[in-house]
Amino acid sequence: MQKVIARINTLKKLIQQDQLDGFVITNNIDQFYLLGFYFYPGEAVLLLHEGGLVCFTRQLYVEPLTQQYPFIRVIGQDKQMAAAAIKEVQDLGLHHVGFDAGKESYLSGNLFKVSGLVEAQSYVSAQRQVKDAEEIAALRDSCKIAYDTYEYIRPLLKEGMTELEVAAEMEKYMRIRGVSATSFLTIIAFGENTANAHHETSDRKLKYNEAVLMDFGCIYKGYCSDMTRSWWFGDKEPAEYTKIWNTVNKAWKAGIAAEKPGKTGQEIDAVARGIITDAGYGEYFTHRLGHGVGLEIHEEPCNDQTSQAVLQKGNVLTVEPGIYLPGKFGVRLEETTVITDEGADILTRP
Ligand SMILES: [Mn+2]
Repeated sequence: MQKVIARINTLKKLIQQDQLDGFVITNNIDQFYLLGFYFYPGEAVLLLHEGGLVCFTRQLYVEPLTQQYPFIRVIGQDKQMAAAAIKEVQDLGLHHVGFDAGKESYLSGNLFKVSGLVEAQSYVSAQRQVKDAEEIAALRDSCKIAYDTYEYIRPLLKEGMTELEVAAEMEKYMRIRGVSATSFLTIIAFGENTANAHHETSDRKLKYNEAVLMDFGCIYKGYCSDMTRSWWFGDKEPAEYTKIWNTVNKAWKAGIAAEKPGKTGQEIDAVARGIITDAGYGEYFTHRLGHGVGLEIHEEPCNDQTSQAVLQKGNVLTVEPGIYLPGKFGVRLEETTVITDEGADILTRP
């Protein structure tokens, strides 16, 4: 409960700095971050104001929420929660209430706007960028399960298995370990499918002597993991595959070695991309180097070609360079990392 109160107080300070006397939170992941209570999307609207926190939510949550959070005013409201929050703003006499302009739909944002609320920043997203010790521990656990899944599945691969069968085996293993879901749709690619950076896992069967790529992760205690491994399945690895694998291997290592507080995501991307470009494969690295990871699989800050965000201790980001040779094969190697005082730790390795 200390943590809930601390996060709410931090948010209160952030909105006060911008002269707001209130703020509505409708995004369910932001709500989970603040309260540790999981609403499905559209099930609650929170109104934070100087005098407290009001939660408009489905009737069925009123009892458990009131029990768990005695300091929140919980109001049962099965429909039109946003309208109820607007009415509360008026009843409380608040004048500068903000809404997260980056997260509302056109309709809900417009409703807030015509009702006198003002477009504001994604304060909770900003808070979520710096993970505390408990969050890092959860991310570490989530990444450990992902890594163990890789160790589990790799020796089980055999000719004739389909990409979907491999994905199903991995997902079953993770689920039994206590994960609530995968972080995203598990990508398993064989042969020429590895050249497609966002391949859709299919009924393609594995043959001896071809490339394998797996990109996957899970959600554990609310936190996502993300890792990618690529290797040659067989005993006749083509020289070109070895060459691109070694280049990508060098790139991720250099990217992670460059990560530290004070650097921008753009600088990290440039370090890893430089290695791939120097090896002559720049045009085959077709995506950003990495993205933030937390309660969602894609968050800020990112390691990409335009990111000016300055890395700070507690940011969690992926480093995932790749080289994709159309019609042949591709290699991507990915780790989830956490920024420390002096550098970065890898979470997706033992
Ligand atoms: Mn990723």
